[in-house]
Amino acid sequence: MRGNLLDEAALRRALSVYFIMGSNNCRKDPLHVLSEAIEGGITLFQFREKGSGALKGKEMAELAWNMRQLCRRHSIPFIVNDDVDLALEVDADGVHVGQEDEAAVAVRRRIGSRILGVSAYNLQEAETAIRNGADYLGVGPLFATMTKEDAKAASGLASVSELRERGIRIPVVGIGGITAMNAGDVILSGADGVSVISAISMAEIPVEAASALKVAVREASQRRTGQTGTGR
Ligand code: 3NM
Repeated sequence: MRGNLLDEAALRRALSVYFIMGSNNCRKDPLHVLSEAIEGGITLFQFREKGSGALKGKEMAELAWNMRQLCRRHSIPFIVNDDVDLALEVDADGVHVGQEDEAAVAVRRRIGSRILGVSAYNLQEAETAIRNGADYLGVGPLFATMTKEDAKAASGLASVSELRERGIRIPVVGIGGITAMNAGDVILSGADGVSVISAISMAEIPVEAASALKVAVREASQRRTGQTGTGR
């Protein structure tokens, strides 16, 4: 076990409905959107203040702190995207880094036993991330996304199933263009969870969007357990 709060089974469960957001991803007050998402049943939150219009400095740190407190009150693990200093400052539960961010091995050294997530696009990136201490992988973009400015081409569901077929066993979440309509397929392809930005952050009613994702993930997980009998 490496995550400070969670053993691997608990981490898999915590990753199931994984909401990511920054202030520039929503039309309403981000704290309000987060609180609706929590009410709808998200299981983990990542603060990702990136891209055009993102807050900086004190304003960014203040929003992170308020979101961290909100998550703590509801026992929702709080992860910071690509900012180890901020993660340590707000006592986050973990850090998520992409391939272009601070190297995973250096992040692991700085965050100790907090949760470390790493984005991986292919088997080689996945294997390197695991060697460097990743607790879970974010694999995507599975579907077309408008949210990440420099997103790669959509890889489709095969990218998750191929990683599983090639022996990647650590927790995996799919990312990119995931909605309640395709979330079940992401789980059936071998992911432990779905990570989404716009499906919740831009929803008319975020509480309903989060809850629809939760239902889709739960139903697919039950189907998969029935199919394989592994209980995963
Ligand atoms: N990372 P939405 S795709 C933050 O492929 C992020 O690593 C990606 O936003 C990757 O759920 C992405 O709105 C954006 O499509 C996900």
